[in-house]
Amino acid sequence: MGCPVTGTAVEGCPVSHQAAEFDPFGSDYQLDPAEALRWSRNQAPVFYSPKLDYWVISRYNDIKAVFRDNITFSPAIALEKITPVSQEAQDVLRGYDYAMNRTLVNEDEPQHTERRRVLMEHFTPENLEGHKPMVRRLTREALDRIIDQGDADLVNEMLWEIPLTVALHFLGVPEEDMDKLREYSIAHTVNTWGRPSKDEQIKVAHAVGNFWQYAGKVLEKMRASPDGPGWMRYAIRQQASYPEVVTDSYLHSMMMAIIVAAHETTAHASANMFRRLLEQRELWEEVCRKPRLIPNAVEECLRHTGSVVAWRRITTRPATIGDVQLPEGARLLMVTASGNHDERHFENPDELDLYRDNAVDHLTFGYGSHQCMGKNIARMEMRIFLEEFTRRLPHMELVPRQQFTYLPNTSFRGPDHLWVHWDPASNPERRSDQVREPRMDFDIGAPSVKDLARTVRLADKRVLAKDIVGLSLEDPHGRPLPNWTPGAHVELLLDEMGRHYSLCGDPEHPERLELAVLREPASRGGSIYVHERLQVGDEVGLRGPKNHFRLDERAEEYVLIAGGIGITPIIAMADRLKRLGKPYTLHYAGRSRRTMAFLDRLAAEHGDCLHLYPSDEGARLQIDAAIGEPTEGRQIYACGPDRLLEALELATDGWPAGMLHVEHFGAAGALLDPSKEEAFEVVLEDSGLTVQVAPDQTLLEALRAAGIDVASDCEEGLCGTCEVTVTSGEDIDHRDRVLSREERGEGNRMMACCSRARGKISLAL
Ligand code: FMN
Repeated sequence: MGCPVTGTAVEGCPVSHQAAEFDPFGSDYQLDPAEALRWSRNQAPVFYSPKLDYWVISRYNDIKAVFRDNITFSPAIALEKITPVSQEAQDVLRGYDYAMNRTLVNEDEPQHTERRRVLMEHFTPENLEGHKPMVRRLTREALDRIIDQGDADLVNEMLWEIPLTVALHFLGVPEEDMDKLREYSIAHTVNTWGRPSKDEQIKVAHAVGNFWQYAGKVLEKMRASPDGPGWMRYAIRQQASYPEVVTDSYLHSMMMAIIVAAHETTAHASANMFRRLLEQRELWEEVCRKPRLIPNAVEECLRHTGSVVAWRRITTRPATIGDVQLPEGARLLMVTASGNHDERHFENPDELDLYRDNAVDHLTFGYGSHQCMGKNIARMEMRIFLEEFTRRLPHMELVPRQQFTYLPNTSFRGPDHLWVHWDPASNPERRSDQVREPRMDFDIGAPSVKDLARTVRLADKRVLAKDIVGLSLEDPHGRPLPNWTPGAHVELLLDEMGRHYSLCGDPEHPERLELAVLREPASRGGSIYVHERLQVGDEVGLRGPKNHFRLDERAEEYVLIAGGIGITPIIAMADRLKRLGKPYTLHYAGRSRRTMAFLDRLAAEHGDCLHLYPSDEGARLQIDAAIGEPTEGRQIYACGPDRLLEALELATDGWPAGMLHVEHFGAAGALLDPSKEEAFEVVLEDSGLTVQVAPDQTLLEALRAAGIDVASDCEEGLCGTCEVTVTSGEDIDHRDRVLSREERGEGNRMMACCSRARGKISLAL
């Protein structure tokens, strides 16, 4: 196998030792794919693996960029056998007339979008709502069977059976032959993503061949009664109207592919979820106590330990990912599990955080036009499993010291068995029959971050400067609070008002979070509440931390600029740079020393690098002098009033992109005023939908109503989380504080939470 970069033998290839050693069938990857690629995320996010003859992609943004562009990065190889099939096995398959064709998952445009449009209807939230009672019933019945037993292998007892039954029901396939179907799907997985030996290949080929024939027979039966229920019959009916789009071979292949896609992934994801939550008992107990956390707990488990850990694409033309150039025909293994643990996108990525408010960004369902169509069925099942188990078996535990085994393959991951035990005498329903009744129902779709506040207690409150108080927050049970990085902020829920505050303490002491809050003269209520009503001992809700103002630690030197209360994220950055031994200067402007927080701490810790500009002393920050010339390796981080940040934007106009980073604390003009707004129309190109945005609706709300998951955070145009790509339409009314003037001028993106359009626009969604 030659090197794709130089065309020489692999020894002469610029492939690092680690890249050369990378083996997705090796124990490291099989044990923990995200951990096995940590080195790659840090050093070589796109590398060529000679053992696999694939390019491996490990960072979140790169994977998302590939998913986004399915023309350059074709899905054609998504189901290609990763281990070449022996001639003998191919002969066996031929004996079964095996002719698996392209399906939604691996077909190119324009067929893919045409078919998706024609077949999508059954996946709408209203339709899925109709499947809920069945999932509930199946879960209750499975629990009834085991509840007095005291132990169970959850995988064997229910986690395979229920998703398979649900999948069959959704498809309209009779619920017979379930064991056979399970065996067939495992064979399909091994066949596609595994490394079977020669003998295994033959066995697998027989099972796959049988599966193919079985799918064909069921399809024939359905054709005899096409008016019956289920998605397959719907597809058969659609065939009559769109014979070119929904072909015979297509239906046959879909039948087989969907049975696997719909149940194996959910079975594994559910097993991973129970394992992770039970391993960290405090998390399990938190979910038992607060069932409204369930949708996000499911999402976070899908992120942390998802069931689909890698997916494939092939380049249709030369392409660049990061700074790596790929030739046409390069095969890509995107390790989504690694992207899901990328600290550039997820704060404390290795921690399972039930309160993570961007868990929904995970890549386990893929992204873009090929995103998993069944994602909301999987979510629904997993939520109901968790709701039933945390209510009826809150005392369930993992059987200790069990060895988890996995089917060796690159892409699908979940334990073969999951043994749990409990004392049936302590089953809550033995004391009260009410426990058998569901406590909660969950809407279909992505979880809402609005349910995610953890409770913290105010441990200390003190005056830091005129009109500024310092707050120390701690967990009421003494547990550590989540880790954070400089630039991060949290959201406090103050009497139902959500307000963001930057973290300004020491990230190495996660038992306390430190904030500094300015009493705003024109307060909408939040800062007044902090100053006048919040007292030591009070408990408040807290969301986050989140970081949209992240310090790039690789720069050579830094200029930090703070105006007024904008010192809060900047001081945490200065502390970090000092610790790293990086050169920096800190410029801090304010009205007077009395109003400037942290002066003593700054003088003690950063004296040599500190420049103070109290304006009542006549000191003025000269921006040009502070930022100097655009030198390579220099980064500027600034936070403060709008006029300061605008002046900085102006002063750095024409500088190389990416040198200036700013954070705004306020979003003048971003909020919706229905009396002044106009409706507009949005075409969603990848989904084939057209959405109307009413005057009293944000674009984000309209997208969500159409079943499109778009992550969001501040919903005030400050954070950039809800950015969407604009493909056509000129008249965008930008109202965010994230995009620079140049970026607005490019006209190719907008923030869905606040920005609008004055005419029709198209989005890549
Ligand atoms: N205000 C502060 O007083 N201190 C902070 O550290 C702080 N950090 C913020 C971080 C972000 C990301 C954002 C968006 C805002 C921040 N704010 C901060 C502003 C507050 O969220 C809030 O707007 C301010 O307290 C005024 O609220 P009020 O009008 O309800 O009184």
